[in-house]
Amino acid sequence: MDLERHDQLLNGLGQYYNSAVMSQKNRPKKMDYFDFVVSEVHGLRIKELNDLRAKGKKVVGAFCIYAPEELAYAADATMVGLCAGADFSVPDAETVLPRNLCPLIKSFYGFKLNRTCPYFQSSDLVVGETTCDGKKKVYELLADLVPTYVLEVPHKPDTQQGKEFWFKELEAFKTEIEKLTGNKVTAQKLEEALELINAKRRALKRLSDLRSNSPSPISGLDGLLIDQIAFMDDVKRFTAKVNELCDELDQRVRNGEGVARKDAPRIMISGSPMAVPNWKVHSIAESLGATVVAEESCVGTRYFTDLVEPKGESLNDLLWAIDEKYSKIPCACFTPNNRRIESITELAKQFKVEGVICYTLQNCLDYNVEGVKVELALKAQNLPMLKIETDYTMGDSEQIKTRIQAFMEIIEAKR
Ligand code: BJ8
Repeated sequence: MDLERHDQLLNGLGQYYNSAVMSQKNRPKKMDYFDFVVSEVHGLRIKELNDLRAKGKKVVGAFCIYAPEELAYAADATMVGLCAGADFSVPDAETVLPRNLCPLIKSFYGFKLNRTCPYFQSSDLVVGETTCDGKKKVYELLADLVPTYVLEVPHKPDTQQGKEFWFKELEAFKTEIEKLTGNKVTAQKLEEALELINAKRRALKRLSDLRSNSPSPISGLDGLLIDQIAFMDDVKRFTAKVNELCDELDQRVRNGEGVARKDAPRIMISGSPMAVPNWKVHSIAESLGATVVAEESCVGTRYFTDLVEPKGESLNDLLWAIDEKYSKIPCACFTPNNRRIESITELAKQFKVEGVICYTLQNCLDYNVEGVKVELALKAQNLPMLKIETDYTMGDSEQIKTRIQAFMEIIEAKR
């Protein structure tokens, strides 16, 4: 670790957290736990991971929800999301990578280069995937800095051929993770791991469903924060804490208590994933008086909507159930990706959404181009859409603010 630069990173992160997250009014009491996790995200949590490693367990880092965490846990490893959401490391990455690349990719590569992400430094293996071209090529460079295993993801995952291909990839990953940990993935271990992760996904879905109430009992920014922490925290503890928070939110819903005014415009954000500390658009929209009620994103509904549901008990049955679940993830890297368009319109209904922000990280062609189809589908539902293409810097905050303000006026005029 480069401790001096890491201190600079933490200083900036702390200030941003205070101004964007802690300054929110009327937050649920049970958010205390998640604030604590963030305050210790580079402290106690890293100690926990390194204590596990001292006992011989392995830590696997990943960037994509296609990395099958169930298999890692079945081999007694822990999977964590790696730092990929801050501008802090982008200038370092740009000393090697082209500037016109997605900020998420530059961010993670820069974090490994400048040695300021303790999750990277504590990972025994990094799992990449052949989703978009940018990631795919940068994993080749990353492999020179850290042991990296790349999963080949079928780009037509919904087809029988795609599913069979993915099954072989899952088997190959199982072998890799067994080699790394020295532990065999048995049917029993895998079943336990499926239940562990299913419970986490159920808790996140419960939290998400609560946000469909009007008024929403929790801010979109806090909802996003919890979805982000889902990739970092200890799974069992995190699941219990999300359920405790949901109990409090249930009570809020019964009392008709919300975080914003009752008639706040209800917005859904759909598109590229937002990794910690990417809170920009939520924070701006909600500071203007809107409520973000859902994230159609991999840090959001795409992660927890479907569970792994085995049809039998053999190892093969369980692997096929993982295959089925992951094949339903509607990433814009795939073609055709109608499942995502259907999901956006369904979510818009479920969450009583009045407008959708189509969110694209700069230079992400997949989400940018797919935005055309998203817009057509929303138009057919008479739902306004605002397209925001941005990076991790704050330079465009004022411009985004003005555009969201105007978007909210459109929503209000349409009522
Ligand atoms: S399953 S969305 S987490 S790949 S890195 S595609 S923003 S140009 S992250 Fe993703 Fe897995 Fe798909 Fe989800 Fe665009 Fe950037 Fe590529 Fe990105």
